[in-house]
Amino acid sequence: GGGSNAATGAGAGGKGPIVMGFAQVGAESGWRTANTKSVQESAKAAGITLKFSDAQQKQENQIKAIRSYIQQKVDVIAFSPVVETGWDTVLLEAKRANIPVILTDRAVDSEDKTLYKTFLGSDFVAEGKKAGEWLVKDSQGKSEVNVVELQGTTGAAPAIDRKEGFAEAVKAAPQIKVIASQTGDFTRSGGKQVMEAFLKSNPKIDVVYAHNDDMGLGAIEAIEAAGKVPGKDIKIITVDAVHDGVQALADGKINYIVECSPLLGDQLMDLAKKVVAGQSVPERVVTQETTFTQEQAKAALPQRKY
Ligand code: GZL
Repeated sequence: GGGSNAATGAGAGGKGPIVMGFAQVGAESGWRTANTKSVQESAKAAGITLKFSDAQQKQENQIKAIRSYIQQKVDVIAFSPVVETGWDTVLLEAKRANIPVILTDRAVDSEDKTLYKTFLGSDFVAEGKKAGEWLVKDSQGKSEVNVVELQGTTGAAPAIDRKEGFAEAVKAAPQIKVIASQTGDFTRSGGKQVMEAFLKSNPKIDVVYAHNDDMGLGAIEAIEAAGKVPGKDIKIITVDAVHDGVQALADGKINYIVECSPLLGDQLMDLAKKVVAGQSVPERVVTQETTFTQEQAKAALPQRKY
Protein backbone atom coordinates (compact mmCIF):
# COMPACT_ATOMS: atom_id res chain seq x y z
CA GLY A 1 0.00 0.00 0.00
CA GLY A 2 0.97 3.65 0.18
CA GLY A 3 4.00 4.91 -1.70
CA SER A 4 5.53 1.62 -2.69
CA ASN A 5 2.89 -0.88 -3.74
CA ALA A 6 5.58 -3.50 -4.16
CA ALA A 7 5.15 -4.47 -0.49
CA THR A 8 1.55 -5.52 -0.99
CA GLY A 9 1.87 -6.12 -4.72
CA ALA A 10 -1.39 -4.24 -5.06
CA GLY A 11 -2.47 -1.28 -7.12
CA ALA A 12 -1.58 -0.47 -10.70
CA GLY A 13 0.07 -3.50 -12.23
CA GLY A 14 0.40 -5.09 -8.80
CA LYS A 15 -0.19 -8.83 -8.49
CA GLY A 16 -1.66 -9.23 -4.98
CA PRO A 17 -5.20 -8.20 -3.92
CA ILE A 18 -5.97 -4.60 -3.08
CA VAL A 19 -6.08 -4.03 0.70
CA MET A 20 -8.81 -1.61 1.90
CA GLY A 21 -9.07 -0.19 5.40
CA PHE A 22 -12.72 0.65 6.20
CA ALA A 23 -13.60 2.71 9.31
CA GLN A 24 -17.36 2.24 9.92
CA VAL A 25 -19.44 4.58 12.14
CA GLY A 26 -20.89 1.89 14.40
CA ALA A 27 -23.94 -0.42 14.52
CA GLU A 28 -26.51 2.17 15.64
CA SER A 29 -29.30 1.39 13.16
CA GLY A 30 -30.75 -1.12 10.74
CA TRP A 31 -29.34 1.05 7.97
CA ARG A 32 -25.83 0.78 9.39
CA THR A 33 -26.05 -3.00 9.70
CA ALA A 34 -27.18 -3.30 6.09
CA ASN A 35 -24.41 -0.92 4.99
CA THR A 36 -21.74 -2.98 6.79
CA LYS A 37 -23.05 -6.18 5.20
CA SER A 38 -22.96 -4.55 1.76
CA VAL A 39 -19.34 -3.37 2.17
CA GLN A 40 -18.17 -6.77 3.45
CA GLU A 41 -19.97 -8.80 0.77
CA SER A 42 -18.88 -6.49 -2.04
CA ALA A 43 -15.24 -6.58 -0.93
CA LYS A 44 -15.31 -10.39 -1.04
CA ALA A 45 -16.96 -10.40 -4.46
CA ALA A 46 -14.40 -7.88 -5.75
CA GLY A 47 -11.41 -9.85 -4.43
CA ILE A 48 -10.46 -6.93 -2.20
CA THR A 49 -8.95 -7.70 1.23
CA LEU A 50 -10.99 -5.73 3.78
CA LYS A 51 -9.75 -4.50 7.17
CA PHE A 52 -12.89 -3.38 9.05
CA SER A 53 -13.44 -1.39 12.27
CA ASP A 54 -16.60 -0.33 14.18
CA ALA A 55 -16.14 3.01 16.01
CA GLN A 56 -19.25 2.74 18.23
CA GLN A 57 -20.23 6.19 16.85
CA LYS A 58 -17.11 7.82 18.37
CA GLN A 59 -15.00 10.06 16.12
CA GLU A 60 -11.80 9.38 18.09
CA ASN A 61 -12.19 5.67 17.35
CA GLN A 62 -12.58 6.33 13.64
CA ILE A 63 -9.46 8.51 13.66
CA LYS A 64 -7.54 5.76 15.52
CA ALA A 65 -8.68 3.22 12.92
CA ILE A 66 -7.59 5.45 10.02
CA ARG A 67 -4.18 5.94 11.69
CA SER A 68 -3.79 2.18 12.06
CA TYR A 69 -4.61 1.68 8.37
CA ILE A 70 -1.92 4.25 7.50
CA GLN A 71 0.57 2.35 9.69
CA GLN A 72 -0.39 -0.90 7.95
CA LYS A 73 0.20 0.78 4.58
CA VAL A 74 -3.16 -0.28 3.12
CA ASP A 75 -3.76 0.57 -0.54
CA VAL A 76 -6.91 2.60 0.04
CA ILE A 77 -8.90 3.92 3.02
CA ALA A 78 -12.69 4.30 2.99
CA PHE A 79 -14.90 5.58 5.81
CA SER A 80 -18.22 7.15 6.72
CA PRO A 81 -17.40 10.21 8.90
CA VAL A 82 -19.65 10.09 11.96
CA VAL A 83 -19.68 13.93 12.05
CA GLU A 84 -18.71 16.53 9.41
CA THR A 85 -15.89 18.30 11.27
CA GLY A 86 -12.43 17.43 12.67
CA TRP A 87 -10.97 15.27 9.87
CA ASP A 88 -8.36 17.47 8.18
CA THR A 89 -5.40 16.39 10.35
CA VAL A 90 -5.80 12.64 9.90
CA LEU A 91 -6.72 13.00 6.22
CA LEU A 92 -3.53 15.02 5.72
CA GLU A 93 -1.58 12.15 7.33
CA ALA A 94 -3.15 9.72 4.83
CA LYS A 95 -2.31 12.09 1.96
CA ARG A 96 1.32 12.35 3.13
CA ALA A 97 1.45 8.55 3.29
CA ASN A 98 0.22 8.55 -0.31
CA ILE A 99 -2.87 6.49 0.59
CA PRO A 100 -6.03 7.56 -1.28
CA VAL A 101 -9.21 8.09 0.77
CA ILE A 102 -12.82 7.51 -0.34
CA LEU A 103 -15.73 9.01 1.66
CA THR A 104 -18.88 6.86 1.75
CA ASP A 105 -22.36 7.67 3.07
CA ARG A 106 -21.59 10.85 5.06
CA ALA A 107 -19.59 13.97 4.10
CA VAL A 108 -16.86 16.02 5.78
CA ASP A 109 -16.71 19.83 5.84
CA SER A 110 -13.03 20.00 4.76
CA GLU A 111 -12.33 22.91 2.40
CA ASP A 112 -9.39 20.96 0.94
CA LYS A 113 -10.89 18.70 -1.72
CA THR A 114 -7.52 16.99 -2.29
CA LEU A 115 -7.94 15.19 1.08
CA TYR A 116 -10.21 12.56 -0.51
CA LYS A 117 -10.72 11.20 -4.01
CA THR A 118 -14.53 11.02 -4.07
CA PHE A 119 -17.71 11.05 -1.93
CA LEU A 120 -20.19 8.23 -2.58
CA GLY A 121 -23.56 8.66 -0.88
CA SER A 122 -27.03 10.13 -0.82
CA ASP A 123 -28.13 13.74 -1.18
CA PHE A 124 -29.50 14.24 2.34
CA VAL A 125 -30.95 17.70 1.63
CA ALA A 126 -33.02 16.15 -1.17
CA GLU A 127 -34.19 13.45 1.26
CA GLY A 128 -35.36 16.07 3.76
CA LYS A 129 -37.07 17.98 0.94
CA LYS A 130 -38.98 14.89 -0.20
CA ALA A 131 -40.21 14.35 3.37
CA GLY A 132 -41.34 17.98 3.64
CA GLU A 133 -43.02 17.98 0.23
CA TRP A 134 -45.13 14.97 1.22
CA LEU A 135 -46.23 16.73 4.41
CA VAL A 136 -47.11 19.94 2.51
CA LYS A 137 -49.45 17.90 0.27
CA ASP A 138 -50.88 15.99 3.24
CA SER A 139 -51.50 19.23 5.15
CA GLN A 140 -53.65 20.93 2.53
CA GLY A 141 -56.84 22.33 4.04
CA LYS A 142 -55.52 21.99 7.61
CA SER A 143 -55.27 25.12 9.75
CA GLU A 144 -52.52 23.89 12.09
CA VAL A 145 -49.99 21.02 11.75
CA ASN A 146 -47.62 20.68 14.71
CA VAL A 147 -44.44 18.70 13.93
CA VAL A 148 -41.89 17.29 16.36
CA GLU A 149 -38.53 16.39 14.83
CA LEU A 150 -36.24 13.54 15.91
CA GLN A 151 -32.82 14.60 14.64
CA GLY A 152 -29.98 12.23 13.79
CA THR A 153 -26.56 12.35 15.46
CA THR A 154 -25.60 15.96 16.29
CA GLY A 155 -23.12 17.26 13.72
CA ALA A 156 -23.63 14.38 11.28
CA ALA A 157 -24.18 15.37 7.63
CA PRO A 158 -27.49 13.46 7.32
CA ALA A 159 -28.83 15.16 10.47
CA ILE A 160 -27.81 18.66 9.37
CA ASP A 161 -29.01 18.24 5.79
CA ARG A 162 -32.27 16.35 6.43
CA LYS A 163 -33.27 19.11 8.87
CA GLU A 164 -32.38 21.79 6.31
CA GLY A 165 -34.19 20.13 3.39
CA PHE A 166 -37.36 19.54 5.43
CA ALA A 167 -37.44 23.10 6.80
CA GLU A 168 -37.00 24.47 3.28
CA ALA A 169 -39.85 22.39 1.85
CA VAL A 170 -42.42 23.09 4.59
CA LYS A 171 -42.06 26.86 4.09
CA ALA A 172 -44.64 26.30 1.33
CA ALA A 173 -47.29 25.62 4.01
CA PRO A 174 -47.18 28.16 6.87
CA GLN A 175 -49.68 26.07 8.88
CA ILE A 176 -46.88 23.50 9.38
CA LYS A 177 -44.85 24.34 12.50
CA VAL A 178 -41.87 22.43 13.92
CA ILE A 179 -42.71 22.90 17.63
CA ALA A 180 -39.82 20.77 18.99
CA SER A 181 -36.62 19.30 17.56
CA GLN A 182 -34.02 17.18 19.38
CA THR A 183 -31.43 14.51 18.59
CA GLY A 184 -32.26 10.85 19.14
CA ASP A 185 -28.79 9.87 17.84
CA PHE A 186 -30.24 7.68 15.05
CA THR A 187 -31.11 4.93 17.55
CA ARG A 188 -34.46 3.29 18.42
CA SER A 189 -33.94 3.91 22.16
CA GLY A 190 -32.98 7.53 21.50
CA GLY A 191 -36.10 8.09 19.42
CA LYS A 192 -38.30 6.50 22.09
CA GLN A 193 -36.84 8.56 24.97
CA VAL A 194 -37.08 11.88 23.10
CA MET A 195 -40.62 11.11 21.90
CA GLU A 196 -41.69 10.32 25.48
CA ALA A 197 -40.43 13.78 26.51
CA PHE A 198 -42.12 15.45 23.52
CA LEU A 199 -45.44 13.78 24.39
CA LYS A 200 -45.21 15.01 27.98
CA SER A 201 -44.45 18.62 27.04
CA ASN A 202 -46.58 19.11 23.91
CA PRO A 203 -50.38 18.66 24.20
CA LYS A 204 -50.99 18.71 20.44
CA ILE A 205 -48.54 16.81 18.22
CA ASP A 206 -49.81 16.01 14.73
CA VAL A 207 -46.67 14.68 13.01
CA VAL A 208 -43.27 13.14 13.86
CA TYR A 209 -40.46 13.75 11.34
CA ALA A 210 -37.70 11.27 12.24
CA HIS A 211 -34.32 11.44 10.45
CA ASN A 212 -34.24 7.63 10.28
CA ASP A 213 -36.56 4.60 10.60
CA ASP A 214 -35.01 3.45 13.88
CA MET A 215 -35.94 6.66 15.72
CA GLY A 216 -39.40 6.49 14.09
CA LEU A 217 -39.83 2.93 15.41
CA GLY A 218 -38.82 4.15 18.88
CA ALA A 219 -41.37 6.96 18.59
CA ILE A 220 -44.08 4.39 17.73
CA GLU A 221 -43.38 2.60 21.05
CA ALA A 222 -43.70 5.90 22.96
CA ILE A 223 -46.89 6.91 21.11
CA GLU A 224 -48.56 3.54 21.77
CA ALA A 225 -47.47 3.63 25.44
CA ALA A 226 -49.23 7.01 25.65
CA GLY A 227 -52.45 5.37 24.39
CA LYS A 228 -52.37 7.04 20.97
CA VAL A 229 -52.47 5.43 17.51
CA PRO A 230 -49.30 5.96 15.43
CA GLY A 231 -50.04 6.69 11.78
CA LYS A 232 -53.48 8.05 12.71
CA ASP A 233 -53.50 10.25 15.87
CA ILE A 234 -49.89 11.16 15.17
CA LYS A 235 -48.52 10.71 11.64
CA ILE A 236 -44.91 9.61 11.17
CA ILE A 237 -42.46 10.38 8.35
CA THR A 238 -39.05 8.72 8.35
CA VAL A 239 -35.95 8.27 6.16
CA ASP A 240 -34.07 5.03 5.24
CA ALA A 241 -36.66 2.33 4.26
CA VAL A 242 -34.98 -0.55 6.09
CA HIS A 243 -37.07 -3.69 6.56
CA ASP A 244 -38.58 -2.85 9.97
CA GLY A 245 -39.48 0.64 8.74
CA VAL A 246 -41.14 -0.62 5.55
CA GLN A 247 -43.02 -3.22 7.62
CA ALA A 248 -44.35 -0.50 9.97
CA LEU A 249 -45.31 1.54 6.90
CA ALA A 250 -47.21 -1.43 5.43
CA ASP A 251 -48.88 -1.89 8.83
CA GLY A 252 -50.08 1.74 8.79
CA LYS A 253 -47.98 2.89 11.79
CA ILE A 254 -45.72 5.06 9.59
CA ASN A 255 -47.20 7.24 6.83
CA TYR A 256 -44.29 7.92 4.44
CA ILE A 257 -40.66 6.83 4.10
CA VAL A 258 -37.94 8.47 2.02
CA GLU A 259 -35.44 5.80 0.96
CA CYS A 260 -31.72 6.16 1.71
CA SER A 261 -29.83 3.26 0.19
CA PRO A 262 -27.16 1.53 2.35
CA LEU A 263 -26.12 -0.74 -0.53
CA LEU A 264 -22.98 1.23 -1.43
CA GLY A 265 -20.60 -1.76 -1.44
CA ASP A 266 -20.38 -2.52 -5.15
CA GLN A 267 -19.92 1.12 -6.18
CA LEU A 268 -17.31 1.56 -3.40
CA MET A 269 -15.21 -1.40 -4.58
CA ASP A 270 -15.41 -0.22 -8.19
CA LEU A 271 -14.24 3.27 -7.16
CA ALA A 272 -11.47 1.76 -5.01
CA LYS A 273 -10.06 -0.27 -7.93
CA LYS A 274 -10.05 2.82 -10.14
CA VAL A 275 -8.46 5.01 -7.44
CA VAL A 276 -5.74 2.47 -6.63
CA ALA A 277 -5.00 2.09 -10.36
CA GLY A 278 -4.55 5.86 -10.53
CA GLN A 279 -7.59 6.36 -12.74
CA SER A 280 -9.69 9.50 -12.32
CA VAL A 281 -13.10 9.17 -10.60
CA PRO A 282 -16.00 11.64 -10.28
CA GLU A 283 -15.64 13.97 -7.27
CA ARG A 284 -19.21 13.08 -6.18
CA VAL A 285 -21.25 9.90 -6.80
CA VAL A 286 -24.89 10.30 -5.72
CA THR A 287 -26.82 7.08 -4.97
CA GLN A 288 -30.24 6.46 -6.56
CA GLU A 289 -33.19 6.14 -4.17
CA THR A 290 -36.96 6.55 -4.10
CA THR A 291 -39.86 7.09 -1.69
CA PHE A 292 -42.57 4.78 -0.29
CA THR A 293 -46.25 5.31 0.57
CA GLN A 294 -48.18 2.72 2.63
CA GLU A 295 -49.53 1.09 -0.56
CA GLN A 296 -46.08 0.97 -2.18
CA ALA A 297 -44.63 -0.56 1.00
CA LYS A 298 -47.04 -3.52 0.86
CA ALA A 299 -45.98 -4.22 -2.74
CA ALA A 300 -42.26 -3.69 -2.08
CA LEU A 301 -41.88 -5.72 1.15
CA PRO A 302 -41.50 -9.21 -0.41
CA GLN A 303 -38.46 -8.25 -2.47
CA ARG A 304 -36.66 -5.88 -0.05
CA LYS A 305 -33.07 -7.12 0.44
CA TYR A 306 -32.54 -5.52 3.88
C1 GZL B 1 -27.43 7.93 6.05
C2 GZL B 1 -26.73 7.30 7.24
C3 GZL B 1 -27.61 7.39 8.44
C4 GZL B 1 -28.90 6.59 8.29
C5 GZL B 1 -29.10 6.17 9.71
O1 GZL B 1 -26.67 7.74 4.89
O2 GZL B 1 -25.52 7.98 7.51
O3 GZL B 1 -26.90 6.82 9.54
O4 GZL B 1 -29.96 7.33 7.79
C6 GZL B 1 -27.69 5.75 10.08
O5 GZL B 1 -30.01 5.12 9.88
O6 GZL B 1 -27.53 5.60 11.44
